[in-house]
Amino acid sequence: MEYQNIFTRIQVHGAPQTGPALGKDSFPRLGNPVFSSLLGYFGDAQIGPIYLGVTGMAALICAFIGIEIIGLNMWASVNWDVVQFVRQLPWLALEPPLPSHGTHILIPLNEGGWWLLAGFFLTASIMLWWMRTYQRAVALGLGTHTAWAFASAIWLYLVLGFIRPLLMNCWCEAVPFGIFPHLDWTSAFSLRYGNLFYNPFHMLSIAFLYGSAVLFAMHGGTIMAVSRFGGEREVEQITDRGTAAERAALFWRWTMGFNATFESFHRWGWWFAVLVTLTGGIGILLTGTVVDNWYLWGVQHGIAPAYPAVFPPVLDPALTAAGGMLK
Ligand code: 07D
Ligand code: 07D
Repeated sequence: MEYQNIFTRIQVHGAPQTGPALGKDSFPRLGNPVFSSLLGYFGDAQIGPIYLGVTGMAALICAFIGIEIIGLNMWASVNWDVVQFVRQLPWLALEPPLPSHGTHILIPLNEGGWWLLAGFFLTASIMLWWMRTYQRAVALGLGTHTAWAFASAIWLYLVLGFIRPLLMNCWCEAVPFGIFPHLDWTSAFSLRYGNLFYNPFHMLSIAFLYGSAVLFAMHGGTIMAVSRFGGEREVEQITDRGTAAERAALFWRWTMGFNATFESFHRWGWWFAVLVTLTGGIGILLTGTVVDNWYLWGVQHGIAPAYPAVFPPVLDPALTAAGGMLK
């Protein structure tokens, strides 16, 4: 056995790994494994065999239908002009239903019906892929930590496109499909609800996002720094004495005054990543349902300055006739 990483010039590999035996009724593994030296620089050199299983296949089919609906609607919006479709792709959109349709589902296709259909298939695809992450983990005798972290991302996705629009009684509150259009939505959402920066759950989500970046950098940096002592072989590192793990711990005790353990560090990483979308989802759920204007909420709770009295009093735009029309 030889230690491998991105700087190693020679890649050594043994017989392809096919994984544990499958049950007799299970979906077959497809294809024979091949090795790619290029991939070997970035990760494991082996590609295949591919195992999709029932949930994997169903997820891909649903994703294909969803993306097909989005793509064809975008293409139709440029009069089926291929050049314009390619040129304008980042700006094209499939928008959610018109406000007049509320949360009805039997609505004309070109007034939001296509958006509902695409959303249904993409959501089905994501849920099926979640099931796959759960089932594959169980099949390997692993914990289901990855599936639950993915569930946190799905929570934010469902709040944005399903749960909050239902609570607001309108699909029109949901995010459009489209690259720049979904950014416009994000910006408009913040403006409409009085600046999302004053939403404490947006603050928490950002703190965990930034924290995730810091933890990831610390972790990646530490493991690469101790890889010359075999630091990436984590189980031996945790159980043996005088190892790379101990040097890594000492490094952090010296530079930061505190050190995580090899085990606890991964809990930090998992929780920070999970809390980005968990707190984010709570923040979006409260917006428009419980709090209409985060700036005025901030003023009320002493975290944002009120306008100086030289200006006329500020009315919550959501409570004015114009604000009502925006709904
Ligand atoms: C690197 C893993 C790979 C994943 C990738 C994304 C698609 C979409 C769809 C053509 C880190 C694959 C993309 C399948 C193609 C069509 C119709 C993950 C990695 C490479 N966003 N967002 C992007 C999604 C929301 C926001 C990029 C999805 C919210 C901002 C990409 C969702 C809000 C910015 C994208 C979603 C929001 C982006 C890069 C779902 C608030 C950017 C993503 C399902 C959270 C950035 C042009 C990336 C950009 C960007 C996808 C939701 C804000 C297109 C699938 C509604 C401010 N988003 N996003 O690398 O460059 O993620 O946009 O909820 O600046 Mg977004
Ligand atoms: C979207 C979870 C769903 C994704 C899933 C994945 C596929 C395809 C394909 C692998 C990302 C599905 C995957 C379909 C896979 C392949 C090939 C996670 C998603 C299920 N903000 N903001 C956040 C900052 C402002 C706004 C979070 C910073 C402005 C809105 C995050 C700034 C305005 C929302 C964050 C900033 C505004 C957010 C997202 C700075 C705009 C949200 C976390 C420095 C003018 C979302 C509570 C995340 C949220 C959100 C960061 C500014 C609007 C921490 C750093 C003030 C509307 N913002 N933001 O993980 O949760 O997203 O808010 O200015 O909805 Mg913000």
